[in-house]
Amino acid sequence: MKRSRHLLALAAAVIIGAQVPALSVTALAAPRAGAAQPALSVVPKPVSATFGSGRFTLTSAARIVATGAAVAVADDVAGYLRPATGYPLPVTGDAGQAGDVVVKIDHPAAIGGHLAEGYRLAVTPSRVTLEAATAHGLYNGVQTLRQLLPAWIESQTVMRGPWTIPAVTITDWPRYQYRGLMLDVARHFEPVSAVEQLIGEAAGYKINVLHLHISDDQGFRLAINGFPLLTSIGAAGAVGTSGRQSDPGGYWTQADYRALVADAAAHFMTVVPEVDSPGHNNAIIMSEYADPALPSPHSINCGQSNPPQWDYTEDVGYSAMCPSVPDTWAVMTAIVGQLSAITPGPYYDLGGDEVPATLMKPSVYAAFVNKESGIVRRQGKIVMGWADIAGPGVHPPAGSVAEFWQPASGDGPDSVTGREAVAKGMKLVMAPADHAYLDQKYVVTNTSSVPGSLGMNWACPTGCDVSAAYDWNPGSLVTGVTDKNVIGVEGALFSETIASMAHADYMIFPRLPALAEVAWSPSVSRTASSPAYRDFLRRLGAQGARWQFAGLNFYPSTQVPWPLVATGSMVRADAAGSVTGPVAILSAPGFPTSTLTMCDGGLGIGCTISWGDGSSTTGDVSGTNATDTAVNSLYSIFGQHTYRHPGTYHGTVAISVGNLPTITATFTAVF
Ligand code: TNX
Repeated sequence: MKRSRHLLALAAAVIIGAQVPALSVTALAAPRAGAAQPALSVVPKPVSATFGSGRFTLTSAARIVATGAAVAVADDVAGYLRPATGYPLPVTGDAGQAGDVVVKIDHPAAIGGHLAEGYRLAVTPSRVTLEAATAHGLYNGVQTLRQLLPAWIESQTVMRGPWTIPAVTITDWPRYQYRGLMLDVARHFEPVSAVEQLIGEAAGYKINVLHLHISDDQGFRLAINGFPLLTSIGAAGAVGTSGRQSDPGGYWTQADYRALVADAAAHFMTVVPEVDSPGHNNAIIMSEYADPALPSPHSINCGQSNPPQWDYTEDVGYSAMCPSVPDTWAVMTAIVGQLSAITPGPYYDLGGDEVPATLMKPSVYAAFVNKESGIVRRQGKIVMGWADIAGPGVHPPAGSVAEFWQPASGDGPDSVTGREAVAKGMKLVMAPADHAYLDQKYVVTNTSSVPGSLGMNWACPTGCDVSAAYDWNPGSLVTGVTDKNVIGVEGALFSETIASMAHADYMIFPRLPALAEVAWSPSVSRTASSPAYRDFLRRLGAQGARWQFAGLNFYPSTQVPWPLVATGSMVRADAAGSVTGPVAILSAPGFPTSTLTMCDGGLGIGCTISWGDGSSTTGDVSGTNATDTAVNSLYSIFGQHTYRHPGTYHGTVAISVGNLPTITATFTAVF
């Protein structure tokens, strides 16, 4: 599913393509004979890309050719390309012909042993051929293909091409099998439809795991048969934001959850459900403490206050369920059993983080986790938990997975859970908070923070911008934890400060693509001065316009050289030859309209409209500036002109801002 929240209303305008503008000085030149190869702007960076000569052009006659297991992915390709192109793009089992996009299950030798998710994408002037051993591999290739097209392919309204792709052969596969995004719906609730939008956006960066933090102190979000209080009481509220004591809560029915899992599966994403325990579960305790269906409900509470009380703040570490009472296990067995039954993926995450020893002795904590692990195993699931579950006395079943979250590296004190997990034969998912926590503020200084109203900074005292998400190596961060132990990487959005999906998107993008690259692309030095970082920022910058055309909110980080991207419109003159309206749409993340106001040509700023009949004027710009939680909108460049003679005119809009290279968009005016 896609959003189109920020797309400017464009009346009846049909949009005509312009040059993809400069992404960086090296990538600026439009491809021409003898010129440097175009630089690809694909994130995560593919394993290898070899350029050919010429370009493929997608036309209205193109078909998507596929048979068998490739057909579903071919449908995805068509689904992505139809809205902006307006082309029919039928999916057919016929033999491919010139101009087609061919999607087929095959075993491309070039991907070596990486059969599960690898793919090969060959673009020649005559066709596009995508091959992979699995549908998942094909799907990964589709995400790459999308990023080879101009940014406005992400638009949900018809835009005019040409839709061209440079001739290139890409061979690609992931470094890690687990590339996750965690969403905390316990502290802030969202309906399934909102989460589905996020699934689509994350899948575009080859994220293949959606970890759902379904329960925490402030909310329990899934209906459990036989325990109606878990939702009637447990889902009533959420962490209070904007001065409220409590935000609205909510929960998913099991049918909702199944729909979510199915949508994730359609995006080749595995859902990992987490019900945090034995701590972080005040919502369960509040719900069940007076459950008349339990013999001795008060017995479940081992938290700080007795009776338990709601705390809709950001506090942690005050709740715990008692381990050795039957009522606790009546509740937990129902939750684990029912949730496992509706989760097709292999993992069940029991949480296990942050239970203070003052609340629960380590041996008692270990007994709880060991007992719950047995229940999870009997459901046929792999035990997963925060790396706290690797601690003394816990005996994780073989194959269990620990998620390392501490902002620690080397052999510093907080890194010990990593080595404990390795010592117990566990696999690790790396989510060190100072690199992978998407709830951390981007920038924190003595005088201000970004975003002002969202996020925490306990793991990132000076902020964690794109560079922090990008510059780390999961296989060498923690002493004793190597690539032999690591199955992947996860970006985690805890949502105590989040009040909407737009907030979530602002915190997730552009950091998730950085984490996706760490998880997918081969290891390389990613320091601030590395060539890899510079190249990454260029490729990341190109995503900004894609997100704007898709209507996705994001933080226009000042670390990223967001390029100007513009595409022209089709405008119709009235009977008197007069044209009024947008002649181009401009993506300029981070640039306020004040920089562009009136496009008056002063201060090195200009937007000059050449009307195609020899006359030119200065355009105006309209749009919405950024707030501290929303990127600025796409901008419309508009002008007024009267043509003297009927005809079709090809005009241009030249836009320059500051010291960025001038870009030109072509529009067509018909009188
Ligand atoms: C720590 S990391 C937590 C969460 C909070 C988060 C806020 C971890 C396993 N627990 O309960 O939401 O910090 O950043």
